[in-house]
Amino acid sequence: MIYPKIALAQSIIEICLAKGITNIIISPGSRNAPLTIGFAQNPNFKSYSIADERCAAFFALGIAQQTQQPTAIVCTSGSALLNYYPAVAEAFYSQIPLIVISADRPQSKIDIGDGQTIRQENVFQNHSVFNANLTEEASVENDLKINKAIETAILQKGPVHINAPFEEPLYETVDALLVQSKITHSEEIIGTKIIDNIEDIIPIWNTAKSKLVLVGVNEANSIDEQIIENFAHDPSIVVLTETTSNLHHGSFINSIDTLITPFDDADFKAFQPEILITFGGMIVSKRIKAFLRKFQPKEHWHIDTLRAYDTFGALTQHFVMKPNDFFKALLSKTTFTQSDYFAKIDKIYDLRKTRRKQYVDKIPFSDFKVFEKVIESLPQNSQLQISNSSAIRYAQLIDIDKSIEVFCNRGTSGIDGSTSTAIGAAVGSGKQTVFITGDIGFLYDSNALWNSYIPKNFKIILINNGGGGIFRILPGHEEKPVFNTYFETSHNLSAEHLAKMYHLNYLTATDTKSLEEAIKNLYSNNDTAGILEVFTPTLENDVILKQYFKELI
Ligand SMILES: Cc1ncc(C[n+]2csc(CCOP(=O)(O)OP(=O)(O)O)c2C)c(N)n1
Repeated sequence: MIYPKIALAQSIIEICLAKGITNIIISPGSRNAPLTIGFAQNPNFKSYSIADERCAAFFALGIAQQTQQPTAIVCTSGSALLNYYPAVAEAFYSQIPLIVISADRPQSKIDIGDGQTIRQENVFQNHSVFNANLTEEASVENDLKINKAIETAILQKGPVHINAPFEEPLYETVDALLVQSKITHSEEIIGTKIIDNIEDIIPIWNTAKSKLVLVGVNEANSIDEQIIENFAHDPSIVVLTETTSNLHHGSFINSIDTLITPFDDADFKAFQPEILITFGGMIVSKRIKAFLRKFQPKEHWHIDTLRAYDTFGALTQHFVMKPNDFFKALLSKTTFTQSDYFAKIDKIYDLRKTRRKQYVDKIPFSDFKVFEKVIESLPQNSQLQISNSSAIRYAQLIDIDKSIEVFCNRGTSGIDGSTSTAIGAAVGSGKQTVFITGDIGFLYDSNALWNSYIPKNFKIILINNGGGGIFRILPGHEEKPVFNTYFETSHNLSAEHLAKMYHLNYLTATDTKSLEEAIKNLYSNNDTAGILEVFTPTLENDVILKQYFKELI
């Protein structure tokens, strides 16, 4: 076996191995040579080489999102490290274990005029769950910090930063370890399985006639079928699911905006819940946030092993446990309450679904139509990755087959790494992955395609509406040059040459017929990854979407 001669690098590698980290994404550089040499030539690791650190970090995020295992990214000193920041912030807010390992110069060489040298220690302080600032010599103190960093990433589900100063020579190797690294094990502290104050909440639950369950970003199959059935049959419960909640039942409201956009204040007042229960991560629907901030519930309980955001200014309790454990405990001790809360909403939602079908059937070729066609033709059991921002919002309007798991970088809602994340997720899950993206997000992260790991069955559906379509949808849109230049950033670019450069299959569609044909071709060829670029009418998309909400009544 080949090891780097620098003992500190040996310690980092050995502790990563002991902690079960297997995926290492390395970006090129000299200062990190001891780590690169050690990781890349050790068969216990799967190392990936990705030059652009921003893409490398999002690729790692995608792997970690799928495997739920910490994934390491390794880079050289200087601005290389700062390019990890967007993915670090996304990992922080999406609760994904990401291990940043940066090579640095010794502290005495910082700010004295050396090249590729910046202040690296604690550079992610505001968006990380632990920062290990190592010293140059291998030591027990350093080992403890490395252990702590990796354990914290796992337990707190977030990004950590290990900063390792190395002095030249950097490339020397040895064939035996020079150090015996210290490995520590801390007790896993996931929330308890008991609700401490269950006797207090049972009467509140049993008497509340309106209970709203709202589910954000959530792992598929994390809630028992029995609990789902219980929700579905309790007349006092309405369940609102977002597309990223991966939670399905025929009686759940799976398109929140379709239900509530036509509501007036009297409807909202009638819909105001006594108890709001939330679990999962970020909520996409702006309208549900606005509603619950204005018509606050008496009780808002959030269930999560780690965090509880007071999203609606009404949080009354944080149950520090897994949602499944919470509901198992609660529902076994509570009864159904007489109520017409569900029945009333269900009736309205039935009407909305009829109206939606009528509307979608009659609309011309547009972003909305494309989403309908693309989503209905997704392969069963595939994974769907979606970019920000109108893409995920359109997806929220359309039924998605329950065998398909859906993901979107909603931690920071950035457009800066969706493609890289999707590719990492395809690699991490091994599943057929389809990525739906807008043009600006796609162009932004086009370096995502610059690696040799894109699975052959990876499909990109690029909806090219000539710019940031979301800005036409948001209030404030006025058709002026300032809008086109500074908000929409309109363009006439296409992915054709990028596809050629990266040897990807390239298809286009410009109307419903060519779209249907292209979708068939896209999935029938699994010899090379492919891009289907769909050109939609820039000036009509937002009009068609806005009209949808008017015709739901
Ligand atoms: C890194 C970053 N910069 C800017 C934004 C603001 N932003 C949100 S959506 C968007 C435009 C997205 O356009 P496109 O990818 O074409 O998708 P569409 O809205 O047309 O679906 C921008 C610039 C952001 N979310 N992230």
